[in-house]
Amino acid sequence: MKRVLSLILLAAILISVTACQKPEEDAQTLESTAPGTETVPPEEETGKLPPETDMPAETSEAPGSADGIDWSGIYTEFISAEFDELQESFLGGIAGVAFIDLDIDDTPEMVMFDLGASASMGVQIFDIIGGAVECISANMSTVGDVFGGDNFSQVYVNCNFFTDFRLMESASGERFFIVESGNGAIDFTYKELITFGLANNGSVTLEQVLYKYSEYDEDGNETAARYEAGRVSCTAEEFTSGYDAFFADNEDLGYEAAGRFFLEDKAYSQDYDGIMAMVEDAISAYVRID
Ligand SMILES: [Ca+2]
Repeated sequence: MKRVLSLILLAAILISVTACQKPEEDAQTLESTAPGTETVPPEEETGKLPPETDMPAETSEAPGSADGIDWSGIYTEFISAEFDELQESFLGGIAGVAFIDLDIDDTPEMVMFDLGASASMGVQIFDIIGGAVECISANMSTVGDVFGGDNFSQVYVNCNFFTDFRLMESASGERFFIVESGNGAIDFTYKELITFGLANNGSVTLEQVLYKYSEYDEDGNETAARYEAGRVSCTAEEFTSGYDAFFADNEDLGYEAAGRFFLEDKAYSQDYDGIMAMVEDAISAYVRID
């Protein structure tokens, strides 16, 4: 009798597992037919890895198709395929998305703000390396752990707006992006000047130029501070003169990076459809650097 019951139980479990799988398959079909992803089936469906280099442009309308890499298709497919893991690793949610060509190689990086509650917002930066999307820098270690690879940087960004990423030009005519990163709480603040560059393998790089860390007592008085220039300890005077010299030597070109925040333009939901709509709008908002 016990054995019969066990068999019935096993059959019931199998039926419920099969029943559970069905909606998931349907959901996957839905995801794989999301805008911009229809011609690249998810890896698990075909068992084949996507082509590693020179992915052909899929449609003539997609932004980025003109320069050879269908970056909008690659990022959209990545978010679609990895949506559950992205949502899980971002914990509180994805607050905003922008596409900014931080290393000026004509393929924008994907910049994602998290919903963490602090003085400024955490930034996650993704790049396309060898045709695949990889996390390069992450304020949230959960995102770096899941999506970071060989090119993952220990430098991470906290800021508030996409326009905090500034396109600069040096006296010798070299153009590069910077961000003034920082965060704080009641008892500390930090401020960091970061420059972006391009590695030989095409990955965006982050370099800490200047750094200041301050501690405060209950009355808000600074009780301790330490300074670094190029990761080497320096004095407050050297920090200030280095900061002034940087902005005297390099000119802000006035480029305004554009993206979408989930509550700014319209209330994008934090589910699949909402995030995909925010990403699509951020792709449309991308401003190519001349
Ligand atoms: Ca780039």
